[in-house]
Amino acid sequence: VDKSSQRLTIAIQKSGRLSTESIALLQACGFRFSLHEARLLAHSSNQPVDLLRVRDDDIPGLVMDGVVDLGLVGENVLEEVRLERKATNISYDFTRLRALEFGQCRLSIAVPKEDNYQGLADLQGKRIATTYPYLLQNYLQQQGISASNAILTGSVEVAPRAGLADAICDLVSTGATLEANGLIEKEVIFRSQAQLIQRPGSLPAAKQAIVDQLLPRIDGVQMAKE
Ligand code: PRT
Ligand code: ZN
Repeated sequence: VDKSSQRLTIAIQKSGRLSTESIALLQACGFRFSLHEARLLAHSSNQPVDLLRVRDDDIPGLVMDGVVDLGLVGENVLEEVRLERKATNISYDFTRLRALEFGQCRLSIAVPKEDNYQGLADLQGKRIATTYPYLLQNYLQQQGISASNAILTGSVEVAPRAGLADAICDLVSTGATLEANGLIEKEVIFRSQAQLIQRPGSLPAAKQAIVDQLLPRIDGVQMAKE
């Protein structure tokens, strides 16, 4: 990415739960894109705007490091990366521009349904499988619980049955995945939806003008959906 470019660069998830709605929102705001499956970068044909299509986990860092101008990402990933960078002394500044009305989910602690769970104190000294170690430990610390993490990048819901952990901390939307794995949701630790974020520092005037045009359009699109 050429940082001196006057084209506004927006990072979105390449393929996953946020991709379709991210592109649909930008298109509804008037940006035209032709997306080629294999390409990392997609140029708008009617605006000086480029889309960078990456893993969602990379979006907060790209924004915080000023590599891209804007990003659309789940608040769960954003907050996890912010806590991780804070703990490891890496800059974690960004500006939140809008909460977007898609990608809703919650990060919850769940336990096997045969457990006689009475409350958080039952997790003291236990091992909890998660993909979100910073959000989990941040929450447990606030609640005065000390538990260890089993960090997995996928299939968190099978960890208790596999004997890898006593409980899990994972994203939930309908609850079907927990149900299918014999788990019950006990504590909601974080509620999330997609967010539009901007890199720290001021943007060159030409880019700022596009952002100034984009925000009221997003508000209009979101209002029309209500
Ligand atoms: O490849 P990449 O790293 O970009 O994608 P990913 O696999 O990490 O992410 P992806 O596409 O699964 O999710 C992207 C974002 O969508 C998440 O960071 C959340 O902000 C949001 N989101 C909303 C969800 C869910 N709902 C969701 N239900 N992300 C994941 N899930 C998973 C959850 O992990 C569990 O496995 O769906 C399962 C639970 O769903 P229910 O409906 O059975 O409860
Ligand atoms: Zn991811």
